[in-house]
Amino acid sequence: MSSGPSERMKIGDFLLRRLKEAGVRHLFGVPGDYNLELLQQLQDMGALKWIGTCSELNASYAADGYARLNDLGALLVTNGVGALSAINGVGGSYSEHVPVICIAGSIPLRSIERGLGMHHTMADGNYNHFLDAYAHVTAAHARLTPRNAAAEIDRLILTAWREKLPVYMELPSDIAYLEIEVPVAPLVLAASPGDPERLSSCIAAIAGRLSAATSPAILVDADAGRFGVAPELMELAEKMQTPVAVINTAKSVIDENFPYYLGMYIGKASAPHVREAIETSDCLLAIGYRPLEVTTGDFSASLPVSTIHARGHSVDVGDDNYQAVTLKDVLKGVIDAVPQVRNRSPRPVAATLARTHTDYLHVDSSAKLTQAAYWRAIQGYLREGDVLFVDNGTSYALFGLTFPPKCTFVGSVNWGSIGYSVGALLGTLTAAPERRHILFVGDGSFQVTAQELSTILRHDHKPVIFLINNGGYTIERGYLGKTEAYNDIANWSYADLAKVFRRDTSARSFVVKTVMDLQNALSAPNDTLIFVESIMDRYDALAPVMNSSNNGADLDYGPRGPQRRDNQLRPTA
Ligand SMILES: Cc1ncc(C[n+]2csc(CCOP(=O)(O)OP(=O)(O)O)c2C)c(N)n1
Ligand SMILES: [Mg+2]
Repeated sequence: MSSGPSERMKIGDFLLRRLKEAGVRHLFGVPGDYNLELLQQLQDMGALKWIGTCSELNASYAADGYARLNDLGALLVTNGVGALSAINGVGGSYSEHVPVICIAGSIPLRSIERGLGMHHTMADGNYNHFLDAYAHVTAAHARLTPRNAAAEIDRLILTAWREKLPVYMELPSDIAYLEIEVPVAPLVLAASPGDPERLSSCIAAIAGRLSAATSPAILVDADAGRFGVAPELMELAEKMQTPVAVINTAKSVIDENFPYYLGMYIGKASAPHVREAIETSDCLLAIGYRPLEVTTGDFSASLPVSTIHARGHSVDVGDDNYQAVTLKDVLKGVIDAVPQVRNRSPRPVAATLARTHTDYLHVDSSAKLTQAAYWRAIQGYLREGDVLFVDNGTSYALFGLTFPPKCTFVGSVNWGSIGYSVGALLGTLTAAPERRHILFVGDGSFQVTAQELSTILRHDHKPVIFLINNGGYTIERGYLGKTEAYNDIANWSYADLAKVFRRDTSARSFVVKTVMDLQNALSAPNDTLIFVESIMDRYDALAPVMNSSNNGADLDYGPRGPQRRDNQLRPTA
């Protein structure tokens, strides 16, 4: 705890004050008897705005989405039932490196000390189950007490922000109104000071190798966005005339219109010029690279052995491992240390895949809508500054589109929990209501978290939601069960939901069956929520999506798996 001047404050008030000082302006969650006292403090203090959600799962997704645009997000749940409902989303934040503070109003200390059985527990006398569970999906966790609260609140908030990972705190319901001694000074979000010698050695090692290289390149994973170093990476690329590729988790972290932007690297599924630039580079600088089957074209990615691996707080260059450094400081130092390159022969750049928004007019506009025509039309709909969401499913086709400048991509490629995007959309809308937010979601994913559309409508948000109604889990049909009923789902009247969730809604809803219908929906003004339900064939999916499912099945089930029978949806030519 700080040694400066202190004052007396209620624990709950102090927690809320610290959240606000850390830039958290909204709290998502569901009330419960163990957290109502903190909610009352929130109400009385007015420092944060409460955004009640339909479920704690959705609150965890919303806090994640909020943190993507706001650097930090938070949710409030009740003991056990709320905490476990939220743990999938918090696990996703851990997997995706998103700083989220999960606060659980928990069993009173009185009951814990006296061993009194309470509801929302396992009724086995053990009060640590949920703390223990959260230990696996957070960077830090604690149960607050009057003795540790001042220190632990700061430690947990700072840890989330520094590590870009979630944290979990239990606030026993009988201590929020107790006064403790707390620092007067505001919480400052800053990296812990590093080791100056390690930093300068690390910069010299990287700069030396980059300067000597003839074909340097940069490969970017999601952490480049999380740690906010895209501007430095672009400055470095410009100074060294070096191409930059991203993996799918980092879609749009590097502006896709940046002259040195190369494209997406996904092993054998990459464009040849991207693959060549990355795999044959004599000095590849990789940022936060975390290979998974879904980010590497089923492990066909192959980085040069000499690749420099820079992460949020450490760097590997050859045999040397540098600790006590931060990514931003390292990159800033490298930019200063490398020479300005003016004459590197430009790499071949692929012909742009971007199509104009009138392209789709050349197809028969009264024909049944196909995925191919759909995504061509969507390409023309995107505009500068959009926040673009994708959930699991055939909507992964979004990865193949070129984003205009200043767009933000929000997805959960590593964790991949269906329904994430609907909850997260509430979060990003809350964080940046002035931007246009567009969601691409399948009917199956949407059904998991659909109720949160009501919260989006309740707060008058104006996103555009593109839902593909293809009668079920098409992406799964590419793994197994092309025609099986387990991949079918109920056929909701999706376009009517806005009315169900808000009687007086002004939302514009469309049911789209042809290119002409889609064209009509795309011309609607963005002055209210737009919901576009597109009816498409259950066996229609773009080839890259189907190839990925087919290969995934081989990986998942092995050579003797059931995918060998002819029951897999395959790409059409
Ligand atoms: C929480 C969770 N449960 C199950 C899955 C498995 N899963 C992955 S994609 C998918 C189907 C998605 O279907 P839909 O959203 O309709 O997309 P489509 O491919 O049909 O466009 C399922 C069930 C998952 N990823 N997450
Ligand atoms: Mg579907």
